[in-house]
Amino acid sequence: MKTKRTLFGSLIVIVTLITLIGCGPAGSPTDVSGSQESPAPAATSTDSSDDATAKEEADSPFTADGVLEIRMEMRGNRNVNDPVGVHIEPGTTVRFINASGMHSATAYHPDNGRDPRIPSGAESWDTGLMSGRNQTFEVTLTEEGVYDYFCIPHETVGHVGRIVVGNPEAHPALPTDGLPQAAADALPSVEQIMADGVVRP
Ligand SMILES: [Cu+2]
Repeated sequence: MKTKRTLFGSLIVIVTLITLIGCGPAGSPTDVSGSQESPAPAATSTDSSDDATAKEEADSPFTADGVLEIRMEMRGNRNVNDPVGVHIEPGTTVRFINASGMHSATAYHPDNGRDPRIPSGAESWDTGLMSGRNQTFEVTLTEEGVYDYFCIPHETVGHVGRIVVGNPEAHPALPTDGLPQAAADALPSVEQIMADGVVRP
């Protein structure tokens, strides 16, 4: 029924157009009727495998050129890193993005006034307090092992993250005894990170 009505509607449009064109200067009626009929079928012919690939890419925290993007944001009354846990290969660049609110990504390291929770040979980093929307900071992690980092204003409410570079045994996760309870609770286990690759908050 619907198709019939649409066809009938199109016919009226075409007839009207031909009539109008007939009264005006010489035009091209075939072009006009062609543009009336073509759009509808094209919209439904999307390949489902393209959809799956697009979804996978949208879900991945990695950019096309292999940069790991970690979004720091407020979700309701929580402050999260997304992903909160992730496994990467040595030499991967990590880009912290301040998506909403005011945060830092600060390595647990004596340079930042804390006991170290990153591999001994690794360079410390501190984004400093980032308040600009979509402000970014990049660090490239080369030493293998487990890296923990925290957000200066929100560590005590569990705004922390963990990155495993290469083989976690090279520098295993340390006991969380000295950390605020919420921070200790928020750090995903190395086992979960190695099993899932990406752990969402
Ligand atoms: Cu924060």
